[in-house]
Amino acid sequence: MAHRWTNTLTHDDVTPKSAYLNRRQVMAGMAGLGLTALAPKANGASDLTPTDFDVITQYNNFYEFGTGKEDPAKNAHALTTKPWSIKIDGMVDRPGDYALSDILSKMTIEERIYRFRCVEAWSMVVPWNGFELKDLLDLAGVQSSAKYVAFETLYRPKEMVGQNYPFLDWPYVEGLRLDEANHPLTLMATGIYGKDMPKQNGAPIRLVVPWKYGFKSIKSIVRITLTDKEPPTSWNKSIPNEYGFYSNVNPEVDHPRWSQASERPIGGGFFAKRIPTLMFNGYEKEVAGLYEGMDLRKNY
Ligand SMILES: Nc1nc2c(c(=O)[nH]1)N[C@H]1C(S)=C(S)[C@@H](COP(=O)(O)O)O[C@H]1N2
Ligand SMILES: [Mo]
Repeated sequence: MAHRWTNTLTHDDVTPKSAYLNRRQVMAGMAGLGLTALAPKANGASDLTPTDFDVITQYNNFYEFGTGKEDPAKNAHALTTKPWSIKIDGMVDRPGDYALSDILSKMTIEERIYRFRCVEAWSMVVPWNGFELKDLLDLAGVQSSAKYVAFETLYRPKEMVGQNYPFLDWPYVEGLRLDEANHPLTLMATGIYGKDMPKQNGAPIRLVVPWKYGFKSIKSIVRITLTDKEPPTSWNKSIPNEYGFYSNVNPEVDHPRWSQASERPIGGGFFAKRIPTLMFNGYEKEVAGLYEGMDLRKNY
């Protein structure tokens, strides 16, 4: 299929060329060129039709493999994912190096179709396979003193070409409050569309937190640490006034450089319309209770 997303977007550039066309130009273009086949697919915020596999695996953010959207698909083949283990340490009863194969032998893999909203104001719908993070934390036995969970991506610059450049302070790190980590929506994903996780999507195992901006969903995890202090997170370290620890999807709190009120579905075709962004990315009923009494403007 023709790829329409050849323009390179980064966290600094969220306006695709198509956004410069106004509605009249779009309609004229469609009528004049007979392009009804390119009309946007139904993909409203309430529509959970999964985005095409080719789109999910060819339009990525994974700065360890370059900052262009097509770089991860080009470069991630170099990543060795076997053997793989996750070090679980800090405030746990059973710290250690957990082989991924051992972890998987104890988990039931489910399919979860989630909306996925990047802070750059684009979105997809992804059919993930995985298990709840809580089940992994229970394996290690979280101690009562723990309040946060810190995550770390693999650091291997020989395989991850982007790590030879200072795009971010490597390794990529992320974190959640313990109640967020234990929430039943919080997934450790091992695949998409029933296939093993493609390398560009964070093989062999990544986090998925569907009510937060995509950068919280850290890829290719090698370490999980239970702690009583809010852990540092990569994008917050890089640009603290733009990316906070919480980073809950919120259409009412704009990014300092762009609106978060709407989003552009990827893969809906060249003429795809922006759709309204939903509070907590549509998971408000499930997660609003986690933030009761918190000022979501301050805790962005
Ligand atoms: N280790 C690591 N994890 C990461 C990133 C990254 O650059 N490195 N990018 C984040 C961002 S900004 C987004 S939007 C999602 C993209 O996931 P996808 O490529 O599977 O859609 O991964 C997140 N996890
Ligand atoms: Mo993102």
